[in-house]
Amino acid sequence: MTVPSQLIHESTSDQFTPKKEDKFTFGLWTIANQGRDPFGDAVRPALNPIHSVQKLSELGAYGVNFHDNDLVPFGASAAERDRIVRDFKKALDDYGMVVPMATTNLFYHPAFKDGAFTAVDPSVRAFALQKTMHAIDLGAELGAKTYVFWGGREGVDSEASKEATESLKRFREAINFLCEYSIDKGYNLRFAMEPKPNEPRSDTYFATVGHMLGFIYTLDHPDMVGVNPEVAHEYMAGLNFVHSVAQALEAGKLFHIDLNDQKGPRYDQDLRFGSENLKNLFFLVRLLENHGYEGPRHFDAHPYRTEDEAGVWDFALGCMRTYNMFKVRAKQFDTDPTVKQLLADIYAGNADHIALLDQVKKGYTAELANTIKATTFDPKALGERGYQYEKLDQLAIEHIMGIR
Ligand code: GLT
Ligand code: MN
Ligand code: MN
Repeated sequence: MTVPSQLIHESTSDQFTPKKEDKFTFGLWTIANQGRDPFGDAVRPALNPIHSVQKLSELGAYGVNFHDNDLVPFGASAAERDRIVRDFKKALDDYGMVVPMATTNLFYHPAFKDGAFTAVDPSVRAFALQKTMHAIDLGAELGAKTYVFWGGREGVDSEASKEATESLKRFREAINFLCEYSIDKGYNLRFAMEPKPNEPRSDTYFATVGHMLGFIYTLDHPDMVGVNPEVAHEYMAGLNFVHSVAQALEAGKLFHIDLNDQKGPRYDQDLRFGSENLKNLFFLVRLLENHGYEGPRHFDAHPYRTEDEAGVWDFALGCMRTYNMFKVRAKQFDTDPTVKQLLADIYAGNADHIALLDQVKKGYTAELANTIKATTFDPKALGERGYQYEKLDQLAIEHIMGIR
């Protein structure tokens, strides 16, 4: 027997049902993904952007994001562009949706097969600047506040093809130029750089959040540039996504986020958010919610290739509901008296040493250095201590599983 999709939707009007204030967004390219992969063709018809805006709004999403060519086909005339933009703006208005983020497709057209800002062909590099300026105009016209740069093909297949230091310089010159363009136009955009270690190139420049953060501080306008970390991309590099996001958050650089899921270090899977790594993503949502991340909760994922259109909406609803489930469970974990007491016990320590560290926080003095050098410690006792992390972690598991 088949369960009609509406049944799943209707039976799930509860505390996890997505609402506008949850700030959930989807890329137009995510739900419109037609299921093509290197071994098979499209399995679903292309979704019309206006229909997508309507459906996502009905499901409780807050907005949509797009690449220039998700909305306006490559090579469209100016008149065609203006008509598409007008109709799309009306749909956003009609369905109460916003466009918080926009980006450029610098990877699909064959012209970009060797990259865009780092391609060896100067005509490709100049064309990439032109395409991006038009796409920035489009994003700004539709109200975007964040502009994402995913350097899809910025990398190499053969290391012999490019001098890596030269590529990094070229990338920097392009971003510096585009920052000035945005400032010159008064767009008030923030740029969010999205790292990925490989795919479609065998090696991509700026492989991880850490690489990207390091690069940002070498730009002319580091304040207007942050990161757009993606769950799947950090997992592809075998990293702990919570730590990558924490570093960006702590540096004031988490300008946007791409939520999805991934089974370990393989090709980019872009799975439904929370469908695989329940524990790490529980801690991710806890981090975002407890540390004042105010940006959109953006899903950059796509439905299984097995799905028809009904499955696309099941997928979209699933991403949002799972985020809200993690949010509720994280709150329950943090307010559980047993967890609070356990953490208080674990964090308690020697009062004299706490006082010393409070002074370290205030900054170095020669006197403080001497005091620390003269302090007596008991390494044997420190080595014998038990931390009760088994108990603590099991409490986390019991909350994730809904037992507590
Ligand atoms: C593409 C890629 C994503 C990027 C998108 C923005 S496009 O789907 O796989 O990770 O975020 O360019
Ligand atoms: Mn992404
Ligand atoms: Mn991805």
